[in-house]
Amino acid sequence: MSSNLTLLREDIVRLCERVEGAQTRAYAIPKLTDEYPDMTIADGYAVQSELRRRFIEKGHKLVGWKAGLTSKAKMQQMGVNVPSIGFLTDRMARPESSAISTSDLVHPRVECEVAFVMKSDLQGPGCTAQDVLAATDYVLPAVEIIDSRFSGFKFDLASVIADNGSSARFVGGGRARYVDDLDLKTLGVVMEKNGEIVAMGASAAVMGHPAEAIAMLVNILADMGEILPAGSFVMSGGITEALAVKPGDSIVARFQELGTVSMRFVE
Ligand code: 0L1
Ligand code: MG
Repeated sequence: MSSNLTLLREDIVRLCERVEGAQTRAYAIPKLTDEYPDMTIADGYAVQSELRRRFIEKGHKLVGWKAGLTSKAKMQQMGVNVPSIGFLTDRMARPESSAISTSDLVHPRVECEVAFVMKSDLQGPGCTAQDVLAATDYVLPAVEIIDSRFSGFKFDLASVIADNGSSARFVGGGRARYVDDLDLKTLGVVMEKNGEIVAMGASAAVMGHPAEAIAMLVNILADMGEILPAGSFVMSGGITEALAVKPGDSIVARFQELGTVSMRFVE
């Protein structure tokens, strides 16, 4: 991945500080390519890696990863043509049924995802969906609360990757299940907001099968010289479209075979 780097180390650090400020103090910033129009995907991952390094240095614990932009609908909605990955830390996790504050978020939106918990390390390149299924301990339903820090959702792939794929909060819940007991390709999901159905989908929306998205993530990690360690919590990407939430909203995500995940949003 380093072969396509165009940014100097000092630019990477500068952009990382800009993204970190926007994330930790919840304000919107212009997309990074306004200032660095030649920024590549590799540059985006270099900024993201620096962000991860700084968070870990401050005591945040890496708990896993997320695949993003994994459905055709989402790619079209966002005007990008390849998926992305981002890291997840303990500070982003919220308990099931909890009240989630929006005052420390910019543009919160929710999406329903299948999360995988790994029982063995996975290493690319060449990781396949079969490898992922063999290395999975169990799956569980999750809701990701994404929060693009870019003004008016105007961004490109390099900027989103630098912003850690819009990662902000996540909630796991429902029932943990073994992959052998499920058809992971055809799981239906219904999302309710304030008691009304607002989105629905089937898990095949995620690259044909959610395990394909995890394999893609492992292969991107390999490009960065990293592996997916056993014990990781990994979200495979939105099955439903991302829906904006505000204080007062309550969300219930109902997953076929996996149970429900719920939360409410407060100031
Ligand atoms: O989780 C994701 O699909 C990443 C979305 C990145 C863009 C956005 O903020 O919608
Ligand atoms: Mg997502």
